[in-house]
Amino acid sequence: MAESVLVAQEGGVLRLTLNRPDRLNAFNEEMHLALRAGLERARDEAGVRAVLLTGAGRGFCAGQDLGDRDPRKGGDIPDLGVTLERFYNPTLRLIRALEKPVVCAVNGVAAGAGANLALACDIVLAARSARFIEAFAKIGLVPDAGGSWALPRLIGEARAKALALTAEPLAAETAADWGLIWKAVEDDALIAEAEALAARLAAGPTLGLGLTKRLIQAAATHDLDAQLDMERDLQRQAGASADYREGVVAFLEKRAPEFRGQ
Ligand code: LHQ
Repeated sequence: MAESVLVAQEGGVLRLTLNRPDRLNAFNEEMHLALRAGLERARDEAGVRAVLLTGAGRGFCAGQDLGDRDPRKGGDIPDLGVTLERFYNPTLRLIRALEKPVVCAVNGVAAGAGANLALACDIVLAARSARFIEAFAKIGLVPDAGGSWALPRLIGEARAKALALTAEPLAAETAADWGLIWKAVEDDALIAEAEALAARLAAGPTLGLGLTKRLIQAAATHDLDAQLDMERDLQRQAGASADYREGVVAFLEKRAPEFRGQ
C-alpha cells in the first residue's frame, strides 16, 4: 500500500506530501500518524530547517475521511472529541510549536480540517484554482483543527462567521486578498515557488526565524508591555547566536551570509 504521507528531505527542507489522492487526501488514522511522525522528525533533527507541506493529486486535503465512520453501519455514536484530542490537536500543536518555518503549498481544494491544517502553517501559498471550504456546517459540525481560532484572527469575525456558517468555497485569490493566506500563484508555478521559498528559509538563520515565529504567535495573547519584554528577551538570545554574528560580518564584508541555523 502507498505511504499515506510521502516524506522527502532535500537539503534542509523536509517535504511532507499528503498522499491519499483518490480521497482528496482526507485524513484516516494512518495519515494522521504519518504526518505527526514527519513533523516530529522536523522538530527533532537539526538538519531539517524548514518544512514544506503539500498534497498529492488534485486536492490538498478534504479534512476527515467521512467514510471512516459511516453512520449507516450503526454502532455507538462516535466521540469526535476523542478524534480531535488524539489526532488533530497534537498535529496542530506541533506545527505551531515547531521553531522552524512551515510552508504550505495548497495545490487544490482544502476543506474542513484540511483547510484549517493549511491555515496553521506559517506561510501559505495556494494554486489559483485552489479553494478553501470551511465545510463543517454542511455536516452539522463546528470548525476544528484550530480553525475557530485562526479564522477570526486572520480575517476578522465577520468574514470568519460567514465562511464557517455558509461553508461557501473561497477562491485562493480572495483568500490572499483577505489576508487568510500569503499569496495565490499560477497552478503550474506553485510547487517551484513553494520549494524555492522553503529552500530560502532553510538556508536562513533558523534559530532567529524560530524565535520570530514564537514572538509573532505570542502577540495574539500579549499586551504591548508583555510583547516588548518578550522582544527584549528573545533579541538577547538571537543576538548571542552564531548566525547573528555571521549576518553582521557578511554585511560588513559585502558578501552573502552563510547561516548554520545556530
Ligand atoms: C472524500 C472526502 C472525505 C472521504 C472527498 N472523506 N472521501 C474532525 C473530527 C472527526 C470527524 C469529523 O471531521 C472532523 C473534521 C472535518 O474535517 S469535517 C469536514 C470533512 N470534510 C468535508 O466535509 C468535505 C467533504 N468533501 C467535499 O465536500 C468535496 O469532496 C470537495 C468540495 C472537497 C471536493 O469536491 P469535488 O472536487 O467535486 O470532488 P469529489 O467530491 O468528487 O471527491 C473526489 C473523491 O474524493 C470522491 O470519491 P469518489 O470515489 O466518488 O471518486 C469523494 O467521495 C472523495 N472524498 N472528500 N472528506
